[in-house]
Amino acid sequence: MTNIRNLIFSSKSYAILLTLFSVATSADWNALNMTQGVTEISKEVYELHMLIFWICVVIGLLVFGVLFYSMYAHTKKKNPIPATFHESTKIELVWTIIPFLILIAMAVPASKTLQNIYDVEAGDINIQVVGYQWHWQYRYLEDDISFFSYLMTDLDEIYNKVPKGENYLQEVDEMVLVPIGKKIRFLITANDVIHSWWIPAFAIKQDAIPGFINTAWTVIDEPGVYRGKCTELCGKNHAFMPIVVKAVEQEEYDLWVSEKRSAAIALAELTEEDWTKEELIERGEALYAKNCAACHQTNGQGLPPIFPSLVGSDIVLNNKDEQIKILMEGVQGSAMASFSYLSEVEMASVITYTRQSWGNAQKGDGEIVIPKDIVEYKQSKI
Ligand code: HEC
Ligand SMILES: [Cu+2]
Repeated sequence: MTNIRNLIFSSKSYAILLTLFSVATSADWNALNMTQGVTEISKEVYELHMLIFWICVVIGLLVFGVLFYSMYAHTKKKNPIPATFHESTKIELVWTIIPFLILIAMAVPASKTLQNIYDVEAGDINIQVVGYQWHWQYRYLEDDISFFSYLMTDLDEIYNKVPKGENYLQEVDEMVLVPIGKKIRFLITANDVIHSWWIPAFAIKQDAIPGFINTAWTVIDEPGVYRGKCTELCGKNHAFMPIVVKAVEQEEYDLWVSEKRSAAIALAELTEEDWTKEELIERGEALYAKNCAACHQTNGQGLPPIFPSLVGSDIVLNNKDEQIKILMEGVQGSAMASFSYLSEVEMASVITYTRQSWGNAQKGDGEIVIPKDIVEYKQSKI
């Protein structure tokens, strides 16, 4: 006992306490705290978090205060004969009712904020967000804009061959553009497994579930670039599907929309065009190298039995419809994924390339696939 006393009251322990105190006061507490974000909701969530944090601090101090006081005031030395009382209905009522009231007091502001978050009314701009393994797709429902957003970080940075950039693993090839001061509603879903769309600055964290549509909304006051990521473990590249939203002035947004739309129209015109075999093959070669060669090899012979050869394959030789279907839908339970995100022109080119290369044209029906065939296939699915 005296040993412990000596320790508690020794000058050494005061030195330790003093050090702890100075570390505590100099630490950058804000860096450890939840961030406030940039929207009304995110600030509300922050206030709520602080309120409940301080309630917990007070409760903690009270409970541990009583605990330590009792340990000190009722040592065996001071109280050799312990009290033997049992149960006290009064005290039990008090320690049930008080926490109950505290919980109600916390639930009132929390429910108000939740209600606000779960507003599902349409926004000024409605964007469908679709999670894929492992990237996001965005569809602007009013403006008919649709694009995929992929991680842009260089592989060399990931493998430590070059220094990591400022936005390491938080940069994408196409940002989600939105105007400031407008209500943006996100309709969040997924195409394969469960993902979750999370942007801390907006206090949005919403599961993306195949077959369900969850909603979230925000109004952003300040222009800026806001970053987030998928926050539901969704497979091996879960860490590589970041989210980047850029909030801009209305004029800049309008300009972007019109550029995106004219690009879409240009693509539609390309689709309508009459394509020659040579043009398709030329486009298809590069697409094949980028999208297919990893498995089916540059010479088309694949690595059987895992990756089938496309040379002399019955489907590639004579069954154009089946080949379109495989490319559009993928093959369930195999490494052959759907390539439906390719444009109609790209899809037709890569299929034609495989049908015309490596002597396939001579052995099979030699037919080509044109963009209109892909459009027809898509329409037959609606
Ligand atoms: C990740 C590996 C992978 C990639 C990339 C890939 N495939 Fe495949 N592909 C497969 C596998 C595995 C099969 C066999 C599927 C099955 O039937 O089980 C297959 C089957 C096919 C078939 C059917 C062949 C047959 O005779 O059954 C065609 C056609 C095909 N792929 C074309 C393509 C094209 C075109 C691309 C590029 C746009 C591509 N694949 C990209 C793995 C891949
Ligand atoms: Cu994911």
